[in-house]
Amino acid sequence: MHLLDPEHLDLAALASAFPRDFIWGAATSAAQIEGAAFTDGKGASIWDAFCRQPGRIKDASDIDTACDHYHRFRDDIALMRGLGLDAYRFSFSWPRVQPLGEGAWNEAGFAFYDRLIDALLEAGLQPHATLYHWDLPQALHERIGGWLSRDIAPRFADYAAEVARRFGSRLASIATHNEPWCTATLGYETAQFAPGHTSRAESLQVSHHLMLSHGDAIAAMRAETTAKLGIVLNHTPSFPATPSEADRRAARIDDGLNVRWYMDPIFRGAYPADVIEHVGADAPRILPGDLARIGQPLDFLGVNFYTRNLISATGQAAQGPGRRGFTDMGWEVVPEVFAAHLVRLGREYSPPPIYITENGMANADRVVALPQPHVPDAERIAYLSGHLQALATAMGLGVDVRGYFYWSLLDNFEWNSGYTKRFGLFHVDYATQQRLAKDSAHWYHSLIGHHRAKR
Ligand code: IFM
Repeated sequence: MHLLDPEHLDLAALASAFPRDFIWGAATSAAQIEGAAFTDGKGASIWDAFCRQPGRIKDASDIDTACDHYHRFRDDIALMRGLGLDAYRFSFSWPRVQPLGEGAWNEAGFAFYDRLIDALLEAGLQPHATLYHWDLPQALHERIGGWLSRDIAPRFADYAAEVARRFGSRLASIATHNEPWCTATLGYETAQFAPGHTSRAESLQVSHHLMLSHGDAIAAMRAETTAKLGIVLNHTPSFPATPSEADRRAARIDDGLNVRWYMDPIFRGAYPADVIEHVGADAPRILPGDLARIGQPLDFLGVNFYTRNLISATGQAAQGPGRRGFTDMGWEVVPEVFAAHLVRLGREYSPPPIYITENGMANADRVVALPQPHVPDAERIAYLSGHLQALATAMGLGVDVRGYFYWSLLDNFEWNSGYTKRFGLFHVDYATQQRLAKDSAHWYHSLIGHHRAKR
């Protein structure tokens, strides 16, 4: 695949590679931007608690204020409008609307999302919602063991049904989970994310409960709404660091744990047998009927793509051939893998229509004061342009993709990295909460403008 660098790229030509009804968006999540962590009756989430544990977050920060989006959402919607976005992807905070994760609803919490959705619609933006972007009610974690308990599935389904009942007619789509691999693996195996456990067996059991809760939530929401329903998976496909048989086998398993572990039960009705065999006694307990509950028909698949894994059987840091740029997260920039992966998904799973629900990069951005304050982020423009060219290529090969959401609208709380990583199209000065469009925001705006001109 030959990619043009942004300076030689004809933006009008790139825009014209996307169909007329393709939607352009940006994404965020509740815990990362809202702040107002204990305002208007919101309950604590596992991230509110995790941030208070010493050593968990790189800059020892918390999400009490974050980007203060709870109070500034109208200004942030004005930024989206200024960009020319068609759509905005956000998440509901479960503990904001149901502080204990079961039982009573918090009307003041629902009122916030009511205002947000109305304001988005008034601004001509399609609202795309996610139910779970990692902020589990702490009370549910403490009372039943959170995702470790099978009993969480009906509770999650109740929450999903309530959201669908109240908001379904105004939402363009509802996704159950964002990146269940992260919830399970980073939260329960590597301890990088809340709640900070270190057990592979727990992580795999949690992944199964996440899948069960997904299926139950889809079924419960179908009874309440005609909104498009789906799930958002993070795909980091794995490749062998060398052509050796051992590396190839290790990469296949890694890919199995990351990609196939979630795709297969949803779209093929079974967990991948080679991975089950590989994890041995750590395999989750699966009851008869579980896979039928999980495999509900979906209206869309959300794919979050950032990078690839290079895997070596010896477990040493892989040094693959042709390594080029890396982002500020240390993630390799591989747009051609993005194209190839989308083609693979189409071939292996025949999924429903796809949305790219996240794609973006962290960059060491800084504000340059003169001639007027601006943020020169040529690296992000190159990342965006490379991935959009790759997306156009995949779509040209027949992959049905309906929209693209850049991650993220704003710089925000990057989980265990705190506020040290900047993914936004808008720079946020956390001391003043001032937002400033980066050069990439201007680039994205002009791409969208070219696309709109042909509609
Ligand atoms: O910030 C996260 C987001 O919450 C989920 N997907 C990946 C992003 C970058 O790490």
